Amino acid sequence: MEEDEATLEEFEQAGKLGAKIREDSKRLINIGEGVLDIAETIEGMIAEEGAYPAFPVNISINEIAAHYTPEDGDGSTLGEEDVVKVDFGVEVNGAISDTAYTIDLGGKHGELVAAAEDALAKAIAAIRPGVKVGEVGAVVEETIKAKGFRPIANLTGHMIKTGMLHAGVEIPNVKNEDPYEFQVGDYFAVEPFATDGKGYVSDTEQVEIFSLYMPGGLRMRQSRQLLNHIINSYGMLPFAERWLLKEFKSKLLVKNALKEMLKAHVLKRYPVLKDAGGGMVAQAEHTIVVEEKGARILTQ
Ligand SMILES: [Co+2]
Repeated sequence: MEEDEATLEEFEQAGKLGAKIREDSKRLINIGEGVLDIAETIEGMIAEEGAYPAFPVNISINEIAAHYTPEDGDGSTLGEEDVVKVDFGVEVNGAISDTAYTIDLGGKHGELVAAAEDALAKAIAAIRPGVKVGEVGAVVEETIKAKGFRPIANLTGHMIKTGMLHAGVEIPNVKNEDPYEFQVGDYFAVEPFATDGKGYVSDTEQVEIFSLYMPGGLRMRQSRQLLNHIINSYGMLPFAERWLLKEFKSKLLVKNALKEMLKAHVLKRYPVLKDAGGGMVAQAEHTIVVEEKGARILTQ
């Protein structure tokens, strides 16, 4: 875990890298492209910059809203009609940026994508010191509804702190009564989600992403080995099962150790989330810092 707080300069650097990789990665999003290839290429782009992925690259397609990262050996490819959300994070000395975009490969969901992007722009414009997070949620909700879609009520933007991707405070996609007021120096990932479906997500059976919850007693030597690796390599940040497989080679070892760690509540799981009505989902995301005059986008 990080002892010292990352500096504004480090957050700016993480933001700049996130922006660059976001733009560079868009050329990978083509019909027929392998989803695992895309994720590994983006994670490689982050490493090439001397930074770390703050979480596994999420490539969530169509009704899948979040938390899908390809599994080891994943053979799936992008289809002609796919609505593809790419969401990734860059970590520099504990400073984290988080950014996402949506590409509509079939060209039929442009308005949905625009609704998420417009909600992002308006949400960022609404953020100032003293404004409540729930008021920004209201802006997101109104913007998306005005375009005839639904905001996803149980997904949120989130405060970022050094070494912590989700630092407690949330920016909802709908109006709520959360009294938290933005303060100068806060970092937030702002990420509206729009859908033509139900407007809330439910868990699927699939889980590819985990993070450390509470280190505790583990009986199996392999589990303790894996736990040490997780603490040393990822700290509290989310990681993918495929990353562990790369490190430990043995599928059985990783599966059994993960099983024990989940049972002992050492790990938190992030199930793949989909719109409950099977609607299409679009997302747009930037990381911002709150300044006297308002939010400044770090990922641009
Ligand atoms: Co994100």
